[in-house]
Amino acid sequence: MKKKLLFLPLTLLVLASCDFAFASINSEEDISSATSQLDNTSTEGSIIDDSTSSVPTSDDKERAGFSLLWEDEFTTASLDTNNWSYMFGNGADYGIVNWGNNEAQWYKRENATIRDGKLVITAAREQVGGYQYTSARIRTAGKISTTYGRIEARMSLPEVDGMWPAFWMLPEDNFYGGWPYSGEIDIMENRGREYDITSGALHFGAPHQYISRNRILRDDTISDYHTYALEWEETEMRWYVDDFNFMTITEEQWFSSTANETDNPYAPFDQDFHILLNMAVGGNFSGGVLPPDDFEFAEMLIEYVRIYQAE
Ligand SMILES: [Ca+2]
Repeated sequence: MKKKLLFLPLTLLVLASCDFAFASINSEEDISSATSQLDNTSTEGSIIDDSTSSVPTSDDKERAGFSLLWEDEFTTASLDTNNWSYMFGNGADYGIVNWGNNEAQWYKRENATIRDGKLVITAAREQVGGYQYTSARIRTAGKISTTYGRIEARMSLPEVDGMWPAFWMLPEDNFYGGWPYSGEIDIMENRGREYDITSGALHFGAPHQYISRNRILRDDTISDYHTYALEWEETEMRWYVDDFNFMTITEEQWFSSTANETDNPYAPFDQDFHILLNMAVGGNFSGGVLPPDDFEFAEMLIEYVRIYQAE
């Protein structure tokens, strides 16, 4: 199993394989339809429940079978630009007007702040650039990236119509071609009007396909802190909310089928991916639903982001 983390002065690199003992069949699987902003083929991932794991607290960094490779606890005075870069505007500067999803916000630096040891991404009613809302989108591209490992964040999401918070990953180099051929990994997405549902998804192709699944929160809602995680191996990816494994996708289910694939069964998810955090307003994912008339602002609170490497 290849593992690497680029651009980091780390001494923690451990190269080893890991073996998970997932035994029991999930007894409370969440049956819900696959959803996406794109009208393309989709299927649901299989479910395995690791019933032996426990819900981590924000102070508990120990993860069985993993060693911590990188983290941002958001304890700096402002966003640490050694880790993150801001993205700006309506996407036009990146060749994707309205970010490819009919999103209704203009991204600004000022909407990503640090407060009380948390990253705060604020979507607000504010007219900029011809848009009625502002928000923030940050990424670790060119700074922090990984192939494989456990990528997790502990977050509280706003219960507000029209919000689309996301914790996700895109490829560093588009080795297999532009989106979606080099893949996209959505660790957590939510519609702010659905207080008890988050989802994970995997995008790939050509032609474009995706697999997604919802996780229904049982005891509380999205505004409560939950730990959202991806465990990514060469042959399998597992999505978690508070250590509940609600979706598993194996390499037989994903593919690239582009020039550089050369019959590689692990393509496109055998390359470095970086992390993105953002909160869109409106957009296709939520059916274009916009915030209510009395909307002023909403906050996505991120306690930490961590990358672990399998031992
Ligand atoms: Ca923190």
